Amino acid sequence: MAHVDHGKTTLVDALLWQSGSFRANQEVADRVLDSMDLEREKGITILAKNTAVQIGGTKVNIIDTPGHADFGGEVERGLTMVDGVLLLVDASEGPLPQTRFVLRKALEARLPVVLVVNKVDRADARPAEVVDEVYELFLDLDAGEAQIDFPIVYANAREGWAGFAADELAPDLQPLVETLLATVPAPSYDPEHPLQALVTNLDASPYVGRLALLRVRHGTIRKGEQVAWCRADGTIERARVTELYVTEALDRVPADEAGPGEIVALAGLPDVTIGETIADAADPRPLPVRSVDEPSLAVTVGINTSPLAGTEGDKVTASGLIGRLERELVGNVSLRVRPTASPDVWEVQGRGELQLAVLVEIMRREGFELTVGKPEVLTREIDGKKHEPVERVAIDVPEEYIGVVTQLLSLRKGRMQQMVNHGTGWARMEYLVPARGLIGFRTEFLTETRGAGIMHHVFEHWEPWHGELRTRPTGSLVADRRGRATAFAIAALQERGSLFVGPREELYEGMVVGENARGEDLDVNATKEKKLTNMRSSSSDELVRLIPARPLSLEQALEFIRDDECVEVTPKSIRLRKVELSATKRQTIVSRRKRERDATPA
Ligand SMILES: Nc1nc2c(ncn2[C@@H]2O[C@H](COP(=O)(O)OP(=O)(O)OP(=O)(O)O)[C@@H](O)[C@H]2O)c(=O)[nH]1
Ligand SMILES: [Mg+2]
Repeated sequence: MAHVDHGKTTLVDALLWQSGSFRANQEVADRVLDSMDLEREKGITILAKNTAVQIGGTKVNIIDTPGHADFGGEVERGLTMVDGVLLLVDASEGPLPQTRFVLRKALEARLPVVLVVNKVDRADARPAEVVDEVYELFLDLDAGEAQIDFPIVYANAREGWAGFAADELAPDLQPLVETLLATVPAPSYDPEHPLQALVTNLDASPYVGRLALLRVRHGTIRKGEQVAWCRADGTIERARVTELYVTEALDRVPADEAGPGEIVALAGLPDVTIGETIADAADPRPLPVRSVDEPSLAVTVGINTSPLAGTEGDKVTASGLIGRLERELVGNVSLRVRPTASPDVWEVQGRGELQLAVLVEIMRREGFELTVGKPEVLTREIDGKKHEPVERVAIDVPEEYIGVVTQLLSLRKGRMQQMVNHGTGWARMEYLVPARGLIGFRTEFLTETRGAGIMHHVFEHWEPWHGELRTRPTGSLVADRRGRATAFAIAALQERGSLFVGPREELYEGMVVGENARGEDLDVNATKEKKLTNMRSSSSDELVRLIPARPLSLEQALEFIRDDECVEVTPKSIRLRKVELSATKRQTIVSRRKRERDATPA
């Protein structure tokens, strides 16, 4: 476990190679466990995955978890399957918000920790300081004395080297492996206890259907045997284990039986869900269902209602949409789906913008057309008072940007917790900021720091509602009619702001075609043709300098939109639009709001 990009999946590669899981000449991709298309494209882990290596006579099951905060639910679930954790920390970046989040969870679960200071080969590595920062983090999280007494290993995961001093690495991972075997105990179990295994994940196989992934706590599970299936609703059914697999490196291999500590996949339970227990048929004892952190962010997801609906995707119905969302819920414990007042729209709740954007991205690749609303934070009543989620934010910027970042975050009600200057020209600042204030912040932050700043955030706790917050300071340029954008019109509009669309793109009334440099929205005609004259077009016409359009990615679009806007997502396009497309109706809404405001006595 670690913060994003600190090298977990790379370390697993090295462990797989060094344990002889591959043939010497075998072609194996880097970060082989990151097997999903989106994982490879984004270069991050999204789903936790398990693998296993044989070290001497010991089988070690390994779970590689994602480091991005939005996928924290995967980490929490992974923790229910392990007997110890490797905490990876980048030797230059040090502990970051997600390091804190995952360590807190591991300490709560009372799991032994081995600290791996990774990437010691970096030119800017500062391993001694980073170790001190980790000690501080343990103290800060109220770790017990025994917990603070963790072993430390230094590593270069990319080369597959490890050692007990940062400048003395062995040419293999032996020092790490030794420490791991000495620190993490073998699975403990009661030999008298009947079979008990918790379903922690799901998968599907084209041959045998749904697979339940589970860790065996006590007893032995056998292929072909009758078991008790303790369901989430409290009922107990009988089922037969039709197939049983254990993991070896990247493969699932059939097994006849598996004992305590094993992580197995089994078939035979058609609609099993996460959190259910597989137990002894004669003496079923369900395990308690562990809860994971609640979602803190929501978006609405509905069918595509734009004038271009149905032209680019083949999955456009409400029943198809809800069916797909429900299927997602089965395997993803940190998501929730709720109905809304509209029968074609649902609210999807999750941990963060990236998690929700990844779901939408996967659906669009499957052929769905969707309308996605502005991300909103979820609030909660605590002691009769409205509370909102607050995030811990770590920001790294070149010193000259300290001022502007401080300003930006104070507008968003951020409170500085700490500022450290490593003396390298860069500063690290830590803030607590209402999650609401972070929606749309990344774009502004990157613009203001000329792309140099780095920021990470993770849920910290709930705080009483902080009152009104400033959002995006600019308005939108909104198309006032259907048609294709023309170079002529765009050349004129680019003086007003920056455009998301280029010539020949199809537009409709109410579609957001660009960002207005001024605060209010502006209806524009982006389809205007140059008036034809008798003269042949002079060459100067063709030389109009068009600034290339700035199409927004899905995540950027979700960050950008305001309350009265939403995003149209199809397999081919991402379009920003007004919720209310008709310019006349939008005008009426604006004037009614204004009248109401004027009518309220100050
Ligand atoms: N210099 C250096 N780079 C490393 C080392 N280990 C990993 N990297 C690089 O760091 C980047 C991130 O590595 P990953 O293994 O994907 O990191 P991760 O922790 O699995 O990331 P997430 O799963 O997305 O949280 C890759 O470009 C690796 O090549 C190392 O020891 N030294
Ligand atoms: Mg990874």
